[in-house]
Amino acid sequence: MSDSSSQRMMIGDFLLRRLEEAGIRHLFGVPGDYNLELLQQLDDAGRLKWVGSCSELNASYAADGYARLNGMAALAVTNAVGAMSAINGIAGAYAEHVPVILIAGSIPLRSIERGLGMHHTTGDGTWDRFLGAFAQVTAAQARLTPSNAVTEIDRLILTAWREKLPVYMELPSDIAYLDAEVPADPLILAEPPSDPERVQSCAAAIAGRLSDAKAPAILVDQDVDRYGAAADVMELAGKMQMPVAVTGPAKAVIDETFPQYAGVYNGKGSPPQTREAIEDSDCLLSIGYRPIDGTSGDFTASLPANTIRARGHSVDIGDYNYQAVTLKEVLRGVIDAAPQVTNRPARPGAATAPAPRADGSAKLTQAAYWETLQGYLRPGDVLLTDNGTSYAIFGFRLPPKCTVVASIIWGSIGYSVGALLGTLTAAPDRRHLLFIGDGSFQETAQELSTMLRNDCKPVIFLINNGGYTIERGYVGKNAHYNDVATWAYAELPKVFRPDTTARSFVVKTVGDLQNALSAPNDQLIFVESIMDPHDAPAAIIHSSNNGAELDYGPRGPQHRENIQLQPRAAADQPAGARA
Ligand SMILES: Cc1ncc(C[n+]2csc(CCOP(=O)(O)OP(=O)(O)O)c2C)c(N)n1
Ligand SMILES: [Mg+2]
Repeated sequence: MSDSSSQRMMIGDFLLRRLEEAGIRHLFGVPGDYNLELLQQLDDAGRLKWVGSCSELNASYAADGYARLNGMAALAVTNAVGAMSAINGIAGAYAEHVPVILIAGSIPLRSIERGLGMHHTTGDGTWDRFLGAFAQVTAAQARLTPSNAVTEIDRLILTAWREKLPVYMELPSDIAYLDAEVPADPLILAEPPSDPERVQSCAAAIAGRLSDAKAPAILVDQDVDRYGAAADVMELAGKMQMPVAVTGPAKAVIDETFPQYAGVYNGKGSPPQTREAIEDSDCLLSIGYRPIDGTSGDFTASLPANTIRARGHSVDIGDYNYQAVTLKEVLRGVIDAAPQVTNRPARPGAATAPAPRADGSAKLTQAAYWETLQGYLRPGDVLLTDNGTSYAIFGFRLPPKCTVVASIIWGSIGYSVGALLGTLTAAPDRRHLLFIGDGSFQETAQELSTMLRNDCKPVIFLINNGGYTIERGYVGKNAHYNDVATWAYAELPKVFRPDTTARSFVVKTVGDLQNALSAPNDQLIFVESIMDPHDAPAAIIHSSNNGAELDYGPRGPQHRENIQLQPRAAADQPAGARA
């Protein structure tokens, strides 16, 4: 029976239509016999653009990067072999609160009903292992059937969007071409409305506490970005003239040129004025804060007793817990109820160290590298980084409208190369800069070929220091296990696309680096910088040294003579960088 509000459509077409209605314009992934029928539907309908990757792991990272800029992403993989390759990236999206829809083209329902053993299974007549695996790292999972597909597709997409978490969808290969009766209306991405009384009392309580305080402040974590609330936070901070600090995962969520911006808070790893603004506040509004070693200065963070804890869908104020409230509605209510403050004395801004004058012919050091790259940044840049000494980008003073994409909580090396494909696809008109080490790059390097194939034009800054320098600060300062093979990195664009017009540079001095930076951004630029394996920003090596204590305890190997890279006393620190 069809009425005016429904229509007949094939299940695969309906899925693609819903993805498009959710704002997704590209589908990442790798084909396989269990998803080719969906890819053919995509091709026939011309709804989404297919972005094929070299591996499902890279596709999962690409989807994560895309979702961070676009709000949501999807990837399609094949049963089990594809899905289990992607699970690292999906778990990362879960940890980092990124809404990604994983569509696993799965064995036909016919094979399950008849007990037929199929390839890409464990061959033992079990069907639910992968649903079970993904139940651990997604907010919702479903195996679509002709009878549940229409409701399950909407439930999964809406759950991903509302919770800002990944979801897992099995599309059995024999149902994509079956007709279903589907809603004619488009999918509306909307939060369930707050309970009006709860949101009003909650906003009044927050506004009251903040206006009674002498030194109110705000601490922003990455959910402020995920829930699209950065502009509201800045409006509130501006109205009440109170400082706003961010955690590392929220770097650049608050414009760093905003007058109330107070820096990156990380416990004792923070600049002094940032730490003071947060820890000496007599009423802190903390939004989404999730302390881990890397965001709490190795557990030295200490938030004031009077801390209001707001999250995407709930708020804690003293003894009260507010449910049925959404972050944006709460912030809107606080902005309306808060008094306009005009006379709060400004806090001193972060001191900016004068840039050292670099000798152009001297061998390139990490200190000179980061100082020189600081000058390369432009408003609106998208900066990506991986684990390693490239964490130094957290010490950059960013121009307006920049975005930082990193994975501090999950921290899977190689993430940033796949994520770069995703950010380039989501925002092709912005300039994208990747800062990465050789060890991280070797994990996912082949995705560079997809960027070249798709005519993307990022700038890739790769540090070639022969291995895992950040790990040498834990243990194994000179150990072979911290070495990687020597690659001719700058030649890879040519290998991956023989007719490439990419500009490649091998940099050994500051002069070489400056020359590379003067290249126009009309092509992909690959800058391989050769640096000493024992050269690293002091703050990053400190962090590794602390990490070794936390990881191995007092009986660990890190106490042996000369087994751990330690910071040189020299002033080779980037501004405030912290791993
Ligand atoms: C998937 C995964 N494997 C291993 C690690 C452990 N790990 C963290 S950083 C790192 C080394 C990074 O080396 P590189 O990218 O060369 O950076 P560098 O410190 O040398 O600049 C390793 C192996 C990880 N985080 N993720
Ligand atoms: Mg390295």
